[in-house]
Amino acid sequence: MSYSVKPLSSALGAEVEGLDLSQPLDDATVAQLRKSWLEHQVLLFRGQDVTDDQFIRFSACFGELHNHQNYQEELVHPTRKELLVVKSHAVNGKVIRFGQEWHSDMSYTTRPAMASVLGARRLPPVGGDTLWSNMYMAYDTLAEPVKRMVDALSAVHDVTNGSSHIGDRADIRIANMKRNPPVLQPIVRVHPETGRRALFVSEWMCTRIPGLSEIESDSILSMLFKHSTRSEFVYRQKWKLGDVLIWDNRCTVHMALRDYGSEFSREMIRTSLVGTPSGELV
Ligand SMILES: O=C(O)CCC(=O)C(=O)O
Repeated sequence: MSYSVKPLSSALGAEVEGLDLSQPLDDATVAQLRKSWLEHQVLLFRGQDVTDDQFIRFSACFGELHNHQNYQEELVHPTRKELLVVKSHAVNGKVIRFGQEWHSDMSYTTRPAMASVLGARRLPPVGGDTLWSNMYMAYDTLAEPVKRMVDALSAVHDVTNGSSHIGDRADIRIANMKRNPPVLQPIVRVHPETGRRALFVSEWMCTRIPGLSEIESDSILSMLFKHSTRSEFVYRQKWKLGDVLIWDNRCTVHMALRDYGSEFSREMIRTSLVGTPSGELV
């Protein structure tokens, strides 16, 4: 199967043209796509008219699919547990737009997601873009003494952290914590396939660096959050209906912009691919 790959930004991301994802892909094409994906971290396929089953089949070309047992029930597809339906939902009277702060999927578990695939099903007339940041670049551009310092540190990842959880009712917070107790992750992760070092921190998930004073921990984390999402490391995806996009959670963080009115709905479907073990329960 022949196709072309065109970079989408100088930091990361590429568009693949010439493949129809409603059709099965042969092994040689999957192997070639994986190489392109490892190189560009994010691959976009525009104009795809795929059913849920075809979306799942395409996702499975990249690895084992997660069944989202640790996710809030409202987000999981009623009959296909491999699918999340990502849309605004009300929790405790508050409208939540899923993924509205920087994160890497499931970094708050000891099996962080290797990859995720997102498909655009309903979009607001304007806004609703998603940003991805290149965490290899973020690591590589740190000064050598800072690299040595963060190489030796770990941070606590807690899914109940972050602005979307401010004001959560205690029972909701406790249930969320029970499903996903906080996990200690290395701040720098070696990518199991490319061998490259990438920062593995995010504003949504990271709460503290154990063993450091509060001021040391807060200062280092906020420096890393700010540095790792500098505009020159970022690709901004302006969604069109029919877009399908796969990203590598081991070397990127992402964030969905909540820049559209609450009168508009936005609906995406997502699969998550199981990653290798990382981190330990706190
Ligand atoms: O809706 C989006 O654009 C991204 C959602 C998200 O952050 C996620 O699926 O992890």
